[in-house]
Amino acid sequence: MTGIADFPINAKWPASFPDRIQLYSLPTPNGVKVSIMLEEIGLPYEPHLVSFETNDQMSPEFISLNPNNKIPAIIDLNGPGGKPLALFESGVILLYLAEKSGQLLPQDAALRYETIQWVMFQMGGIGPMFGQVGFFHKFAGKDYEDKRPRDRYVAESARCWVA
Ligand SMILES: N[C@@H](CCC(=O)N[C@@H](CS)C(=O)NCC(=O)O)C(=O)O
Repeated sequence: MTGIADFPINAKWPASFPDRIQLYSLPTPNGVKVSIMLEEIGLPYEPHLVSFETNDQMSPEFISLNPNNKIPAIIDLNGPGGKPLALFESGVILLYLAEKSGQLLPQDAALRYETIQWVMFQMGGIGPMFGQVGFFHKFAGKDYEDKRPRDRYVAESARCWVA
């Protein structure tokens, strides 16, 4: 892969500014993390809307970038060594952008690992637990008779808040 045209996702979401980081996303809790990061560090990017209403995340073009069919995902044509890099999973995208821009990730090893520790906590704790509360409280799961799954995720989310 050398140019944006080599990426099948470009057929559905063509890049107007391929020299910018290409962001494929939607303003959901995981999506906005990367948008906020890009705004914070000031790297130029081109956003592409992946609509859940039309199940864009299930399209072959999107799956070519993320086989797990979830936003956000990025392509940076000017990745490490000047080569294109495609990434999915918000946590690793945040780390990549922090390293690339030299911002928000300390050089000091102990502080760097402390920062990454909170990224991991967000990815493994906050994100999935709060997401499950949303499902069981607001979406399809709210009609389930058995409230034990909801209560379990509410309790775990409350515990995460304390941390
Ligand atoms: N661990 C992933 C989770 C991504 C995720 O769950 N994305 C949701 C939106 S917040 C999604 O794309 N859902 C679409 C689907 O499941 O079909 C990350 O942090 O990037």
